[in-house]
Amino acid sequence: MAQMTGGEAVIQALRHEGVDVVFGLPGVQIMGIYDAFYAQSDIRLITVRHEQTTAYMADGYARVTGKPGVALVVPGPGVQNASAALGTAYAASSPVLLLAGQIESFNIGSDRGALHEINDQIEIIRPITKWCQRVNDVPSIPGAIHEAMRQMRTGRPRPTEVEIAPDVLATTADVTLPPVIPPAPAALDWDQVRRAAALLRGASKPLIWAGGGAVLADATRELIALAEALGAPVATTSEGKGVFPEDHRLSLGVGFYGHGASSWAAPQADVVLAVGTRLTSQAVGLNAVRVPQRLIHLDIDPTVIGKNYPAEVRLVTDARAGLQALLEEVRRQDTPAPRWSDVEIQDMWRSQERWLQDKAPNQCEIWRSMQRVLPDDAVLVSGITNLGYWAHFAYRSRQPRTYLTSSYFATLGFSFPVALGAKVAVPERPVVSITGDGGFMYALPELATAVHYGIGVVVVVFVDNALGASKNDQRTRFKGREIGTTLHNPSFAEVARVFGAQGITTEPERLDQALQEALASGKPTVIEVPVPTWAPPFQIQPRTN
Ligand SMILES: Cc1ncc(C[n+]2csc(CCOP(=O)(O)OP(=O)(O)O)c2C)c(N)n1
Ligand SMILES: [Mg+2]
Repeated sequence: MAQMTGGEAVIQALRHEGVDVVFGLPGVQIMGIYDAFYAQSDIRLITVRHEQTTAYMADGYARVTGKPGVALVVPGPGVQNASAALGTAYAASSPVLLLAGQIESFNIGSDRGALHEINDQIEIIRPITKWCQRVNDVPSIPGAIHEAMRQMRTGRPRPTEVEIAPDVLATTADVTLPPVIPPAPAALDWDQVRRAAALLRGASKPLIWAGGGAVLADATRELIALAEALGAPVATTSEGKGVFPEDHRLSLGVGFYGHGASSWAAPQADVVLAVGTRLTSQAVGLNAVRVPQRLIHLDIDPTVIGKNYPAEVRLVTDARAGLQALLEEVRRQDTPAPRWSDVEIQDMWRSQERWLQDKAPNQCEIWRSMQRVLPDDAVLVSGITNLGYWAHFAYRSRQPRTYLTSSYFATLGFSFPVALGAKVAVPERPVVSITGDGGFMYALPELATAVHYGIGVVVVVFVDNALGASKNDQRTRFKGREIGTTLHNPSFAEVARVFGAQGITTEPERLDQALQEALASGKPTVIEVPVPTWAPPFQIQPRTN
């Protein structure tokens, strides 16, 4: 037990939970927390230029490390500015703790017009968090922060929020830190495991779909071992990209909106094992699970299982534990003969390459040139931009936690600030944000943050002077009636230099050299690449056979 202020209790509790960096933006109600950073050096404080960036950076940090990221904001507008980023983390099942201020305790719920007041603030946070709580006294602070962390370290990791009024932060009281208990191992229903293993062993064409849940569970080793034991090819969602090495002979790459090498394989499968995926709207068209295919659905979140497709076997457990158990059961009997030949899988890739070359030859060329420069451990944040979507297919990811998306939230503007957070987590590795001219502008002022803290992210901005996906939508669905989708831009390279960052303008043909130069410099760099407006894959009619 020790005497401390509420603000100090927050910092002590964060340190106790292993937090080493907080992304914040100050204001009167959270100065008690800001002040408590002053007297310590264990936790780094990074102040950004807009609250969206606090939660985006926390998300980027969380995705590459697997550790919860922490954002700190004022109530009202601070919370609301952070909310699209928190919603993105919710969609991507990313562990982000939002520490939010509140108005003074005596004002809460009174709608008097107190500074930064939102009547019932927690209710706008609840739909985008797994767990949230207001703390009303100092001794409860470490327990609330511990519970927020426990929620994110167990089950499906989604954002949490803790909000504290300024009078509580200023009060001194006796505080005890709770014991940190390692999470219990995931429970397993062995009957279901045996049923699943029998189905897989008896399958003539087993297929595995791996999603973001497999990444979150760090299940790569188990996934490879099971796929090899079964001779089953593995397709991933875009969130799962990289969890199965895409240069493995059993990889089918990403299936997205009915496209991908998976679209040749999926219709042939008789048993589908879905791991850590909702099998959501992206698993449509030829990628969809269809009768009479038999679905084994493995997910830590029981509400996901069977939601989009009826599951014959339900395995509610963490992806790694579930895959390990399946592997043990499958190995109990002779390894079945390979049901898909290497030639078959190679043919699907050849068909996919032909389709890609037909639909997106320029984007493929750009990705081939970037791939030549990027090492396997480079982190790529695939933004809501044409080259970002085509990367799902045209870029080969070989390691988990190296390919970050905004999942079904498809949040324009997330790429650059998420990349900043990822780079803070792994400063020794290349981190590249792929963004359009529309998306980059959302958080462009954070170039100042990158320069201030020496965060050497490389931003590749594809400039078509348009909200390209929307413009292409008008061209294809609205008979070319283009309105409100053309953009006026500054030179992004020049803007970067004005901020004190490095700015490079290059044609797509020389992008590999520019990227090499940027990575070698270690400096925050913006590479501006002029491109025409191209069609995104989800606006291209998927094949039907
Ligand atoms: C927050 C948010 N607002 C709007 C959209 C809708 N939207 C999707 S793509 C897009 C255009 C993006 O333009 P840009 O960043 O320049 O990329 P481009 O499509 O031109 O490659 C828009 C407006 C979105 N996905 N998210
Ligand atoms: Mg654009």
